[in-house]
Amino acid sequence: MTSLLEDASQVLHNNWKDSFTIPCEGLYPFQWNWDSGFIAIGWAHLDMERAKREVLSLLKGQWKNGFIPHIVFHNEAETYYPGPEVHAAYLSDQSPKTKTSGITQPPVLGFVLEEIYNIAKDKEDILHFIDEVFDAVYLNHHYFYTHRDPANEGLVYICHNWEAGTDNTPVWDFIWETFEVPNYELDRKDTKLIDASHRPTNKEYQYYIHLIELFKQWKYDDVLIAGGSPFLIQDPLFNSMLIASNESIIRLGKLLNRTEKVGQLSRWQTRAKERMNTKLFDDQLNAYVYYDLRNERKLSHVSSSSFAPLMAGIPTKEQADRIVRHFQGGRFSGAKHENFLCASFDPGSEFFNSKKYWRGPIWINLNWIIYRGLRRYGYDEIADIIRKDTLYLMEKYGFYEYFEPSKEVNKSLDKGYGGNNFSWSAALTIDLLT
Ligand code: 2M8
Repeated sequence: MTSLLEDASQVLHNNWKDSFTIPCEGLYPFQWNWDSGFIAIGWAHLDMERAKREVLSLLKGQWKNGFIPHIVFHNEAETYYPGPEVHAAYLSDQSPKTKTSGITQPPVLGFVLEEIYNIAKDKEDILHFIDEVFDAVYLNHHYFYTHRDPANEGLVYICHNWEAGTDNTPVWDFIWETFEVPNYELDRKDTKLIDASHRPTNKEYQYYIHLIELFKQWKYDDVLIAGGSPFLIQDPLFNSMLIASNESIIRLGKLLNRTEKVGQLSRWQTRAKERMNTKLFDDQLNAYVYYDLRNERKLSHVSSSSFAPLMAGIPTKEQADRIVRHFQGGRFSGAKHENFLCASFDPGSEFFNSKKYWRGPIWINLNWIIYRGLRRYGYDEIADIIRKDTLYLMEKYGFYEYFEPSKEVNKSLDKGYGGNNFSWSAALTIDLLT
């Protein structure tokens, strides 16, 4: 093992809590939905039994209607806000005994299962495991297409910025300016644990909490949320993850002879891919953008989420060629390739902030998603740059949560941003190295 691989493996071992892996000691002390998916890929390389446990633990939080929450509170911890009592998922008649939140995250589980299948040496054993969890994942996709697509158009909505995973991307600024919020008493812990200037502001947290308070009043009823939530977005990353997961469980379903379910998934899939291209591709920006269902308008901003459709095989070759220009002397690479790839928000925008969380820094899960997408379309050279940049940042700083995109600024830094010993940074490094 190289030492980077050993160090990455150590991070996962240290963050393992008996049956699941926390994203980061202190800062994120519970099981998170999409983190857990990326982490399971890392475990699959090291210890297949742990990869399976990770997935099973996440599914313990699944609701009766198929919904999978963004946090599962298996354990108690005092270092995170908002905890289970703020989310109060028990208000819904769909929630399980296990404590969970009542909002979700990008649905990566379907493609994670296929990744694990591809990594596994004992195919029979892993297929047996996938058989066990297949219906739960199918039910989750069924939930999305029957509860999160009120106009029945093939794209699903998210109702909270935490559902996007890209918590404070500048795109949400344009939603916050559409409504007022009361002044909630916040009990933030994150800003005491790491540099507060790298985290969202208190004003932003007022909006985050306000949405949760609304959903609680509505007992997390999807019809009431779709009818009243001021945040109702078709997000390119979220929909791409669902489409990539559909594709994977269609392939796995065929191996398992789940003919009827494969048929239904394929129908959702065809419509979803078409709609991504007719509704979310922006011809001027050469990228996928966001649609604000509540205010019926496109939010035309380019973030790293705008490139995620590559991984799900959504763009035509012509659209993909246009997307790639952002990395070849475009605003993400910089004209002279002065940026590491890939910033989380358009570096040429006035809203870009290279240090502040999802407003600019590089995130390893998005790099991995974009790397996979570029490989899928045969852009091997640019994919290699993303892979090299990712491994360079890990080697130089360690497994931080996010990183500075500017090569010049990086020269004077000795660490990354956010939490350290961050699980998905380690897990996906393992995958890129093996
Ligand atoms: C961040 O989000 C959580 C809320 O879910 C937070 O800031 O408290 C995001 O980066 C999210 O994408 C990630 O899953 C989570 C745990 O790593 O942290």
